[in-house]
Amino acid sequence: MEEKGSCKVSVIIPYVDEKIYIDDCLDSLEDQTCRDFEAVVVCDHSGREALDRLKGKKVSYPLTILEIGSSRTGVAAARNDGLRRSRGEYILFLDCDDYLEKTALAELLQCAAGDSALIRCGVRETWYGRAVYYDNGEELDARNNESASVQREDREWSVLGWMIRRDYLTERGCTFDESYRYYTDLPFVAELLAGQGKSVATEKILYLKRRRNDPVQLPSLSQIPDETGRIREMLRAYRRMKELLRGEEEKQLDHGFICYFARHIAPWFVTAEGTEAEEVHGEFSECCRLLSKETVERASSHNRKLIRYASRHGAAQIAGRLRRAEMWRTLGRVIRSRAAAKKYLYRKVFSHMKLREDTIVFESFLGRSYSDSPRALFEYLSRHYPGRYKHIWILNEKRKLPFPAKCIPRYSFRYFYYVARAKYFIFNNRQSRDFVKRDGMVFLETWHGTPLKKLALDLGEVMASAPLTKRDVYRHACEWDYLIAPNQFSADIFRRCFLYQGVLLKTGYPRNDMLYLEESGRRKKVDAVRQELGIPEDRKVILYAPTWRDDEYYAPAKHSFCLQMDLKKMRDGLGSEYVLLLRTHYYVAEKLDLSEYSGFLYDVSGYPDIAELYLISDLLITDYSSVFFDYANLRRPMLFFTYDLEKYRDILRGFYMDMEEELPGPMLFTTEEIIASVENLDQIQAEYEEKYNIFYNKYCGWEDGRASQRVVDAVFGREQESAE
Ligand code: C2G
Repeated sequence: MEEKGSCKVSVIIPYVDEKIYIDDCLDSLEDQTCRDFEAVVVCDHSGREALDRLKGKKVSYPLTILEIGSSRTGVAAARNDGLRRSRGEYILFLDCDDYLEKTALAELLQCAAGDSALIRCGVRETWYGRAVYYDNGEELDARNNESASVQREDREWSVLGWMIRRDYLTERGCTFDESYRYYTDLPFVAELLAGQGKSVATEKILYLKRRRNDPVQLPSLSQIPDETGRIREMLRAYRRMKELLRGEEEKQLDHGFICYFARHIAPWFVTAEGTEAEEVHGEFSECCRLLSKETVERASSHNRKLIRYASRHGAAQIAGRLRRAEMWRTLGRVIRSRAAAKKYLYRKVFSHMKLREDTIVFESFLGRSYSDSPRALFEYLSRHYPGRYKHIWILNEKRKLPFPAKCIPRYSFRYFYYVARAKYFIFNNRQSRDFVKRDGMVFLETWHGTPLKKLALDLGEVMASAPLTKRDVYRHACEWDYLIAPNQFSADIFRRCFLYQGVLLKTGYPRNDMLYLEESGRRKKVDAVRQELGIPEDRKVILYAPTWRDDEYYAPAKHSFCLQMDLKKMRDGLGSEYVLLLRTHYYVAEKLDLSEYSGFLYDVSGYPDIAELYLISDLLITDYSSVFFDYANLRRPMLFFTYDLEKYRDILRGFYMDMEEELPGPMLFTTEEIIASVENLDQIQAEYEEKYNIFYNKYCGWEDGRASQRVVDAVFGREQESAE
């Protein structure tokens, strides 16, 4: 058996089966500049497959993989086993979803020179794994409002970012208390501090603590929905820590406790009931008796009043006081702000009025346009069931619609009135966060494209502006009654990526019905649109419709776009035969100055429905946008301008298909390649004919111009039946 102390540092890593994180964690050790360390991964009932995967991991440092005994579980047990089986002179605890900077061990050891027992470094929270973090993660983290780091009181007492001398631990007999599940670090750290060992610190960030973006499928301990369990543990930990700490540390503990009370315990009393509330209140009162008067005096005025009140009153009275305070706050907000007043009316008044059984609310792309499947369904219903339903369109622009409907802007007073009272909702993006789905309401989610880019819960990193988007999408998807799938490929993905349980309508896309218009109808439409846009009769049309980039944004759903196509070269090369329509994604807020190219370039980003642009174009250029699945219905040529393929595929999103294998057109990387391809379209079409056929059958096979009818029959037919 090897001697304790036969390597400098033991890195102890508890692990259940967080396979998407562990590689970053172990690779960050591989990259350490200090080589005198070992890693001990302690598996907590991880299962055979996870163990085999870990054992197969190739690393150049000593890596031990342990399993904890069958009757024990949890981080504390795993760390204790790691402590027993490791041999380093120093110990560092690393969570399996976190990682270290390359120089972390070397710098901590350098800091430790002399007789220091506790060595600490800076810890930074990030939403991202190593690849993104070292690309532009710091900037993204800084921009993310959700990581505008609420200082968590328990973080102060975390063991993460500490390196501890082993003999100090042994002398004090410090181990983790295995009866804790959430706050196992707190009493452990208090034990360490109580020993008065020499402590040194570097401010430098050497430990990266990863925040988890999927609380639905892979929650961290703090994301597990068990606030009661966490609060009770915190109350217990506080009492234990009070026994151990003195002086400055005790004051810090009391301060942290008061903040924790204001942020977690007080709001919990508002929702808690019965004996549980009384029990927790009893434990809380005990803690209050231990609080030093001096720290209470020094707390913020709000926290001081609150904790004084809470320590003298029962659970129900605390809840009552907090409810009254919230009511006054809401009233203040309602008086000061129109937006708050509308939401208040929505919740307290409109949502209690009777549902209007005959009213349908339509929304496309968050109220930005009259378009897409909601438009197709509206027109179908208006044509085939005139007068049967009252139609409300959520539209931010003023527009005359071809059939009777009330148009109301998003978030207006009338908007809140109708979304509270209409029975039916048809939308193609997610419903607004402010929606509360009432009993009896029916939500038809049409969605807005066959997914090429990874979606929702299938995403790895979330690079968009809302890092908890997986949680939000899941909450929304639970409310959908119907979801349309354009093909089997999408049906399979939608079930999984939204964890969708409702009715899946395997009907094809209503928005694509327009692409199957009979010849004369289509001709009429094409002439009208060309005329509206002012496109000369002798010019053919190229439609360039790229998608958005998750990491390029000013604010949520307000993205920037950097045009990589060289417009001058395009005009010089193709201008005598073609015009170019530029259609940016609806998330792109960037207003590009394109006046220099007028006559050749048409900015159609504000044109309502892209399907009409498909109809007038002879050729589509796109990148990773789902537009090509729809355009393929026309069987016209397509080119893919994928200048940032690697970044988009490997960092931003990831794809559901092998593009090289399946795309019905070439992937191009420069403007010169685009021009050459347009000049040789016949050859390209011949080259891609077979792939195009396979693609068409797989993704467009359900489309025949009658999807709207199938959807309306399924949703409104069924609703009528169940009402009878
Ligand atoms: N769209 C458009 N103009 C563009 C790009 C997209 O009008 N330049 C419209 C098309 O109707 C397209 C839809 O927006 O089908 C979705 O656009 P995507 O580029 O595919 O991106 P996204 O909004 O992220 O949706 O399952 C589909 C995915 O959710 C992708």
